Amino acid sequence: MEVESANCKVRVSQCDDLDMLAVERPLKIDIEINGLEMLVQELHNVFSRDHVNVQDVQKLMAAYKSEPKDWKKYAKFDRFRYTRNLVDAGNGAFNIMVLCWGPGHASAIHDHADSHCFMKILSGSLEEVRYEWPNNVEPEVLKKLKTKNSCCSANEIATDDRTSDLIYNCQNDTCPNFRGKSDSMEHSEQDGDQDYDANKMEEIGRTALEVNDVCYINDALGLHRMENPSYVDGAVSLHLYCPPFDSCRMFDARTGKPTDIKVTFWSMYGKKVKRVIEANDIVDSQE
Ligand code: 2CO
Ligand code: FE2
Repeated sequence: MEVESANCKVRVSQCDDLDMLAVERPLKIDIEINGLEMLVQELHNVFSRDHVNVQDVQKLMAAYKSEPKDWKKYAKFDRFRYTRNLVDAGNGAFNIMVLCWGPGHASAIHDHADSHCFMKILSGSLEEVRYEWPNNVEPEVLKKLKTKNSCCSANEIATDDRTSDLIYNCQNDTCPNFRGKSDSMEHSEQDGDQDYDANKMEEIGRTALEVNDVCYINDALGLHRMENPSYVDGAVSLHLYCPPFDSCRMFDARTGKPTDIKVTFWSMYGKKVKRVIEANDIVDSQE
């Protein structure tokens, strides 16, 4: 199984062949989607099955060509931060939302709560910056990799160059995935209570995304931060998460320290939500 045939109806860590989740291939689009409503309808059809390929969802998202008339009722901007606007709750299997990024707005570095994240640019452009997981913060998917074999399943991963970005630094010095003793492990052995490794987070990739581009991330592929690089124009993007999640972790770029945060909606089905908690979004306040 490869990433395109990974079942995105289950959490990333529950996929059968975790070591293949880092493979990305170009897509051939052979479907026609006329309008956002049709896209949502097709997604409902696809997600009514038990097994949903990552690649099928990417294809559907790519086949829809952005038309502002389809999504403008969801495109509600805020002056200070990017907004998350729910379009459809996907019968509980997925949710799809429009995110609105004012000039210069950015998210903090964050994970995706063991879910699959698909993203398409509807207007403007966004830059995605990917990061390695901090040494001693483990996503579910890497915990799973560690327990899969007696050591860390590194034998399979280390022999496959395509997956090198997600490789776990196994602390067993006889394992092919041993990449040196991690500071965090040394600290935790010595100090006992050090719960994160205070190191600047390591950038592993940068992608400029333009209108109609689609991208995909899961926790096995790393963490990311999104930014609208324009000083003048807003940007709008369409995001699909499966399974849906209402909290995730954001990370301090300077130390890698994780913080649990709730993710909230600015509007639902085109109607503004009354906000209770204001200080809780994945907004970048670090730069
Ligand atoms: N994951 C972020 C959010 O849902 C947006 S960045 O693109 O995945 O708020
Ligand atoms: Fe994200």
